This record gives sequence, structure tokens and C-alpha cells, in this order.
Amino acid sequence: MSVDIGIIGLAKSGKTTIFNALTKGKTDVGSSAPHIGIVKVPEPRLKILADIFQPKRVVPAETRYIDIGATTKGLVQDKAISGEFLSYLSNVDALLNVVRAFTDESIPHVEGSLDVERDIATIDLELTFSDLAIIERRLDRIEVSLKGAKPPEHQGLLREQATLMKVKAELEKDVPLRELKLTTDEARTIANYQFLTAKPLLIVVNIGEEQLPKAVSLEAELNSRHSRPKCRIITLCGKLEMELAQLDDTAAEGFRAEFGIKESGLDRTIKLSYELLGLISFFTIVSGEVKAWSIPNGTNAVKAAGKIHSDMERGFIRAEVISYDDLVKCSSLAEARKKGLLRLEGKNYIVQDGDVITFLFNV
Ligand SMILES: Nc1nc2c(ncn2[C@@H]2O[C@H](COP(=O)(O)OP(=O)(O)OP(=O)(O)O)[C@@H](O)[C@H]2O)c(=O)[nH]1
Ligand SMILES: [Mg+2]
Repeated sequence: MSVDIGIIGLAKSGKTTIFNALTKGKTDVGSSAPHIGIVKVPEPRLKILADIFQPKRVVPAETRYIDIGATTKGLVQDKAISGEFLSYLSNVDALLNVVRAFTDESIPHVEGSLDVERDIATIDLELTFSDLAIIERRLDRIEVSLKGAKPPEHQGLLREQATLMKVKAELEKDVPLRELKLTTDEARTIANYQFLTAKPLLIVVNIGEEQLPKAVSLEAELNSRHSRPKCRIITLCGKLEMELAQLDDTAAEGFRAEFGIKESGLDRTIKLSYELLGLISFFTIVSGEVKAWSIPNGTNAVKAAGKIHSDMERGFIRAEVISYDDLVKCSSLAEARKKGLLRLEGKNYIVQDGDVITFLFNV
């Protein structure tokens, strides 16, 4: 299963531009159908491993970005996100809200003026409305079901009702679900609904080229105001990043230096989404291929094997593991083996970021 990130935002905030930059794509800006693009997760350790192993192929981990092409007008229907967009959004793992900060007389802002804080709040409110609408519908249905329910079912319905009432009260106080501390039981109930305010949120403030010199201080200021759980904020210039994404790496590096941009805005966005989702990387080196894989922090070895192939999960025997740092120090697996740095781990071993793993399995 891939990691999916849904791009949202007000009309003409630069969603498709940033989608193109991230995916190095050439989708027409202005076109509105949902677009799906694959992004390779930047991973400097892959290059070092490739230098050591000289593989035939290097395969980075991937994240999917989905530009659902919705605007506020399309998004809000009876104060709730309409069905078609909601079906895309409820399946993503995180949301990326593009907020316009660039000025351009020829592209009127939907709200008539530029106001980053207002636009962030508008989208937050939309997500909240969407969740509240789902909760209200479900509460109505529970009310009806309770009338005819037998005791065991009755209990379950009452528990669900209590959980939904609790989160509804929080949403009404403008607290997104991602910030709530829930019991395991409550969290399980909530997970079934795939609420939008429960998803980690990355806010991308899309600045104009003329604002680039102030980008760092602007970002620090925004961060101080928006440092909330499971939420990150970043500034980047969508238009410039989209242009740079079409160049080769060396040329792009040169332009970045000219603009005083230290690190690619896209690499930062991808890394932040990764962090926000609590993802880590492990590596495999098999038949001439060095590959990186993404898994949620806390995944055990057998589940990690399943990420590669369901057969490997089913027939899992053992995992032979070495940390990236140890491997780099030894500069070959044979040398690491001699030094006793390769460990044999079982199903329940919790995979660590940077582990290099060989899975042993039955088919
Ligand atoms: N000057 C400037 N223009 C930008 C920037 N980002 C996007 N634009 C322009 O703003 C317009 C809208 O950009 P899109 O990427 O299509 O925005 P969108 O949010 O996908 O728009 P809709 O899908 O129609 O809601 C286009 O003409 C872009 O070229 C930027 O950083 N600077
Ligand atoms: Mg668009």
C-alpha cells in the first residue's frame, strides 16, 4: 500500500502548480480533474549504499500525491465537502493545504484579498464542517437503531454514540480530531470514519518570487503561530519550484543558489510529509537492487516483510538485520558478518529507521 497525500486549498492557490513541482509533472494548471502523481522520497542514504554495492538499480520509496482539483465553491455544498471529493479525501493518509501568498493582479483571489491566516482558517472550517456532517448523520442513524437493538448491539451503539458526542463537542470548539487524546477504543471507533480533521496536515504557504528573501523569517513566524500537534507549515514558491523541477539536478541547484534557497522546497515538503506521518525507511539489497521502503515507525519485521510481498509476510522465517551506520563503517556485508554485526531477528522485532534487512522466508 502506498502512502497517499491529498492536496487541498482554495481556488487558484497554486495546488496544481505545486502538484506539478512535486511530481515533476506537466499537468495543465487550470485543469481541474483529480490528478494522481508518484513522488520518489528523497533519501541520501540510498546514494551511499549504491556507492558501496554498485547495484544495477536503485529504487527509492514512493509517495502518491493527489490533486483533487476542488475549489472552495466545489468543495462546500450545504456547508460540507461534496461526495465525490470526499471519497478521494477520506482515503488519503495526510492532507496538504496550499495557501496563496503570492501576488498577481491578473489572477484575482477568490476572497478578493490576500490573507494567509484567514485562508488557513477557512479550510480548517471546511474540514470541520465535513466531519460534523458525517457525525450528525451517524448520530441520527444510531438514534433509530437503538430503538430496535438487542442488548449486546445496544451496548456497542451506546459506546459509539458517546464517542461521537465527545468528538463532536471538540469539533464545535474548533479543535481538530488530530489533536485529541483518545482511548484505544475511541480511536478505533473514530478510525472507521476516516475523518478529515483527524488526518495530519501540512500547510504549504505559496509565496511569490519577490518574497523569497523573506521566506525563512516568514516561515519562522508562521511556525510560531501554527505549532500544533500533527500539523506543520512550510513556505515555498510554487511557480519557481515547478520550473526548477523541469531542469536537471545540477542546473536546478545552480538556480537555487542564485535565489538563496538552501534546500529544494519540494524535498523539504516530501520530508515533512514523511515526518508528519511518522514514517521511517528501511533498505533491502537483493539481486542487484538497492531499495528503500517506507513504513510507519513501530512496524514489526513480519509486517515490514509484507510491505515487500505478501508471500514474504506469510512465509516469514527470520530477518537478517544490520543498521545503516554499521554497514557503512564495514563497507561490505561480508565484513559486517565477520565482525558479528549482522543480527538475526524474529517476527516481533521492531524495525528501526535505516535498518538494512535481508528477509528469509518460505514460499
Ligand atoms: N506569480 C505566481 N503565480 C503563481 C504561483 N503559483 C501559482 N501561480 C499561478 O496561479 C494560477 C493558479 O495556479 P494553479 O496551480 O492552477 O492553482 P490551483 O489551486 O490548482 O487552481 P484551481 O485548481 O483552479 O483551483 C496559475 O496561473 C499559476 O501560474 C506563484 O508562486 N507565483
Ligand atoms: Mg488546479
